[in-house]
Parts: sequence; structure tokens; C-alpha cells
Amino acid sequence: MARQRANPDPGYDPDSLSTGVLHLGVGAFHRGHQAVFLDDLARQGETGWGILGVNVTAPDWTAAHAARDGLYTVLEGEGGAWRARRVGVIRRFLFRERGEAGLDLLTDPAFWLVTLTITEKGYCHRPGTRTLDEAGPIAHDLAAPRDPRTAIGFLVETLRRRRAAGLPGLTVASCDNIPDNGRLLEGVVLDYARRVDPALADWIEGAVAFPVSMVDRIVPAVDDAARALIAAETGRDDPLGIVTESFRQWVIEDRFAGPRPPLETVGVTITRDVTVFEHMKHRILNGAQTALAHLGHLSGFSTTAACMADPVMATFARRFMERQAAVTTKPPGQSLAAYVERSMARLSNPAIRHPLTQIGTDSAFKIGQRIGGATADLLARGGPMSLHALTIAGWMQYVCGRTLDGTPIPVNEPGADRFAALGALTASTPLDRVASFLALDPFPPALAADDGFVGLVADMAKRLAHHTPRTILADLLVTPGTRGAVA
Ligand code: NAI
Ligand code: CS2
Repeated sequence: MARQRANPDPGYDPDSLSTGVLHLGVGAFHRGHQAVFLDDLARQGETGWGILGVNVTAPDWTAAHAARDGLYTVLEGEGGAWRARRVGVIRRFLFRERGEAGLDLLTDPAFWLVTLTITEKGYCHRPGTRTLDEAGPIAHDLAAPRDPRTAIGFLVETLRRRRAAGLPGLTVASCDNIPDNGRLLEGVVLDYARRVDPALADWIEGAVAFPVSMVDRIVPAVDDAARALIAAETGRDDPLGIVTESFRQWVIEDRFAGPRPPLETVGVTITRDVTVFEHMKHRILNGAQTALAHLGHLSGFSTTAACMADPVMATFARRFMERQAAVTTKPPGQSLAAYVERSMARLSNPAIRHPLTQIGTDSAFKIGQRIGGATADLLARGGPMSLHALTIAGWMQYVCGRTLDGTPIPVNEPGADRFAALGALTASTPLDRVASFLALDPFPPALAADDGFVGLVADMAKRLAHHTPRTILADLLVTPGTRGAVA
């Protein structure tokens, strides 16, 4: 029986908000992060920053949004203590299939900010570059730019119409978890615009600002258990509701065109250099999540919190983060030791059921930014390398798609076939096999060039053929003085 708990409506009239923000990619993260910061602003009486959400790919929230007049619950919690909050800032939702729908949106002068959470694949770029992958979905839009299907094509067409209407530029902020996300977005937008309308590209270059931002909040995909929890805590079904932790952080580069929401009044850091914040987050928190995703799944765990409840995996996470922190620059006013401590607490939060396979999705995009660079930096300063070698060997095993006992792993990423092919190269030696993985683009060349490191990864891969990562870690973490010791 669902309990009726306090779940107050927002302390403002949602209909009084005008939509100053266009968001592309209304997923769980947007509902739990940017929308909550803008909800804080609305609660302070700022009425100009309601959101119009657009999805150019599934899911289509049209019916869910209409059914609840755009209101939804954010259930925030640590342990068993929950706080339910009603968010009312997403004023309209549009699912753009083909046709004209949405293309004139930015000709409304109320819009001053576009934000995006479209996942890494949504940028349509060649990994490791800021240029378009012409062989991918963008090919359609390049041929028919007035009828775009990708987020990049949609954005550029709406900007073209804004310019044609004689309106000024605005700010377009990527909120995807990608290093230098604003530069990537600017690169692909300009690359695309230059090919379809060079004068438009010149206008965008002068009139549109693409700030980099670091975004942080763990918002797991909403599953049946999360929906049931929201219903139990609030007494109502809530198709747009999400479950998340209390922590949230947003650091955004001070680079805006035109008016912007006063985000600094609701705890957002606006700064000239986001990179140091980004490195801290990607290497320490995300690095540990990605390492645990692969090593944890191969050890039989299903969520981050379940891993962290195990003393061996938790000790690994701490040591791994400390090593990543050793090669990370401290952002002003931050302590890396405190960041590790807080990350330990966040990852251990039993209230958050973050599936390891969700974090393992698109891992080839993630492992370079989170682990590859730090591994090369650690190697350059003389190690220790054992935990990183095991982490990379674990990733190799994960993307090849089988656990120790042969159970298939639901590998979800564009390069899966390529990895499986590398994994199946039975004719080559284990060393060659490791070297061919380390030569893939997520990794800096220094890794494959270091024979000692290649040997250490090959040694870990051999151990993984007979033991789970947890068993290997139990040995590595308690046996000082040996080759893989955690001194
Ligand atoms: P989700 O699966 O709930 O939503 C994904 C959204 O991206 C949907 O709106 C979908 O329409 C859109 N999308 C997917 N593929 C696309 C494509 N090829 N082109 C255009 N739009 C596309 O995922 P969630 O949790 O909202 O995460 C989205 C992104 O947010 C992540 O990829 C990450 O970069 C960022 N993020 C997520 C965090 C989290 O804890 N969930 C935390 C920090 C950042
Ligand atoms: C996670 C991130 O799915 C993943 O790759 O590591 O979504 C992570 O939860 C966020 O970056 C936290 O802000």
C-alpha cells in the first residue's frame, strides 16, 4: 500500500514561468540536475528560466509530460532517508520526429540558453576529434540540412532560423560528461555549419558562446524499483520521476552570449577554468566508477553500492582513487583528499542502485578520459601500476563479452565487434593481444610503448583467465612486498 508522504508542489506557479531555456535530451540526468538548479531559481522568484525540452531520439515523453502538467518528483536520498521534491520548470516537451516541429523554436526572443545532454554519440564526431564522422547519422543531415534528424543538425537549423529572424546569438552549453564538452560542441557545430552554410558558420562563430561545463550528480536509469519507490514515498505514480543522491555540482565556464540565468545564486560555480574541476571529477569519481563497473561485474556484483559494501572492492576503490588523485591537479579551493573521501561516501550510498552495466555502457568513450590519461601520467612518474594494469585487463575482458564462467556480458557500445575481434586473436601471444588493445585510440601511445606495462597487463589478463578480479585484488591488496603490492 503506497504511503502518502509530504511532497510539496513547487513554491511557485509553473504557469508563470516563461521558457528561456531550450534543452536537448530530456533524460534522467537533465531532470535530476540542470532542471533542479533552474527549479531553485524559480523558487527564488526568477520567472524567466523555464525549460522547453526536446528529444530528437527516444524516449518520447509527450504523454507523460501532458499527464502531469510537466510536474515530476526528484527523490533524493542517503541510506534510507528520502526527501521528495516536486519540480515544475520543464514547461513544455517536444518530441521531434520529422517535419517542421520545433525548428522555429529559437526564433522566440525569450530563449537565451540552450543546454544539451545527448550522450557522447549525439555529437556525431569521430572519437578523439572535434570533427564530424561523415559516415555516421550526420550524413543524412548534411544532405538535407532543412530536415535534420540529429541533435547537431537540429541545433544548427534552429540557429539558422534565429539568425534569419534578425535575432541575436545566445549561449549553447553542453552538459554531457565529456572533457572540454563546450569545445567539442563548438567544433562539431562549426564543422557542420561550414559545410551547409558558410555564412551561418561565421555568424555562429561571432554570436554564439559555447561554455565548457562540469556536471555532477549520480542519477541512475529509472527502473521498476525506482518507480515503485517514488510511488511509495509520494503516493503517486510519476513517469518522469527520478531517484538520485543529495549531492549535485555544476561548474560552468564564464563564457555567455546575452543574458543568462543567475546560476551563481543557486550554488553553480562560474569560472574561467573548468578543466581542473573536470579532471578531478573524471579521474577520481568517474575513474573509480568505470574501474568498478568492469572489475565489479566480472566479480559478480551488480551495482556500485553492492561493490562498495564489499571490503576488498571498497579498499580497491579507495587506493585506485588515491592513485588517480596523485596525478590530478587540485582545483582552487578544493582538497583532493576530501574529494576522495566524499566520492567513497557517494559510491557507497546504499540508496542509489547504479547498475554496473549502465556505467559499462560506451566504455571505450569513457576509459580514455577517466583512466587512460591518468595511467600514462602514473607510469611517467614511476607507478605503482598494478591496480591500473588489472583495471585495463578487466576492461579488455569485459568488452570481449564473457565472464570467467563464460556468461555473456551485455556489452553496449559502438566498437563492440572490434573488441571481440581483438579478443579472439588466438594466434597472437597474450603480449601481442594486450599491445593491440593498448594501441586503441582511448589510450595514450605511452602505454603500448612501455614493455613493462604491457607485460603487467598481460600478467593480469592471465590471472583473470582463472580468477575473478575480487580474488586477485584480495591478494594484491594484502600482500606487501610482492610485485603487485599496494604499498
Ligand atoms: P538517459 O538515457 O536517461 O537519456 C538520454 C537522453 O539523450 C535522451 O533524452 C535521449 O533522447 C538523448 N539521446 C540519446 N542518444 C542521442 C543521440 N544519438 N542524439 C541525440 N540525443 C540522444 O541518460 P541520462 O542519464 O540522462 O544521461 C545522459 C547524459 O548525461 C550522459 O550521457 C552523460 O553525458 C550525462 N550525465 C549523466 C549523469 C548520470 O548520472 N546519469 C551524470 C553526469 C552526466
Ligand atoms: C557514470 C556517470 O554512467 C556513467 O558513466 O559514471 O554517469 C556518473 O554517474 C556521473 O558522471 C556522475 O556525475
